[in-house]
Amino acid sequence: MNFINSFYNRTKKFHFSLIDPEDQMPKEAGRKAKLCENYGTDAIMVGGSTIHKIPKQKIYDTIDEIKKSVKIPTILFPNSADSITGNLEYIFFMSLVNSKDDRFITGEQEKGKILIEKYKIKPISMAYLIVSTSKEPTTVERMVTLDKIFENDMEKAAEYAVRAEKAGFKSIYLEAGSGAEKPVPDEMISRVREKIDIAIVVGGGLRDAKAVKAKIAAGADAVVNGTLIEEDKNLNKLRAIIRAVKN
Ligand code: 1GP
Repeated sequence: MNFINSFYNRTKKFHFSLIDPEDQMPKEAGRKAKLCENYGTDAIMVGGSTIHKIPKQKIYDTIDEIKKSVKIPTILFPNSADSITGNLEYIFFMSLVNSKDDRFITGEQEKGKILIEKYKIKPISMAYLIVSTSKEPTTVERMVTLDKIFENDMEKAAEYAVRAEKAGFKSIYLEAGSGAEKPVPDEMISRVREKIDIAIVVGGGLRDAKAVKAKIAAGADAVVNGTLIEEDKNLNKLRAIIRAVKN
């Protein structure tokens, strides 16, 4: 089964490694991606909330280096249509469903669709839901106006998830934001899991194997690590996390 169908059909638990092209030179991004692949991650996500601030050539070169270094899929995790490059194979084609700004619900998708067709990029359908768990707003929270979902708003999160599934999205990403003080709570993941059958991705503020095991037990199908890959040179923590996802 190909990657997208295996993800949509929830055939196994996935680990995704997020690399921000802003944080290192392309060759170093390729080296890190290879290490993540060796440790068993299932895909490399490329993106960041401020990716639009760096030259497009650097995004292109980073994707090129990663694709040369690994066999697993490289997926753009876009913050807007501006980060789409011609050398991509996959993109999380996302709609920020609790945005108050149409630009992030349908506007960027409208622009992105043209480029996806032009470059024959494979879209992965995804509803993106930002959960506000931190006292200090995360970067993504500072950049968009949200219909806020706080960490104890279990029912509100579940309602958004049900609407997303009914609207035809094939996955949902419960996002606490990069470097969040706390990840999305286990109880919220369980509540969402009870209500929907589509794949659930959880990311933001996941720092150790214990927390990740709890997210998987609560019903997550995939977890994302970003900050840890930036901070931990040898990626020992990441290795333990990936083991926890797979066992
Ligand atoms: C951010 O969910 C991802 O979009 C990853 O978050 O950087 O906290 O791992 P971290």
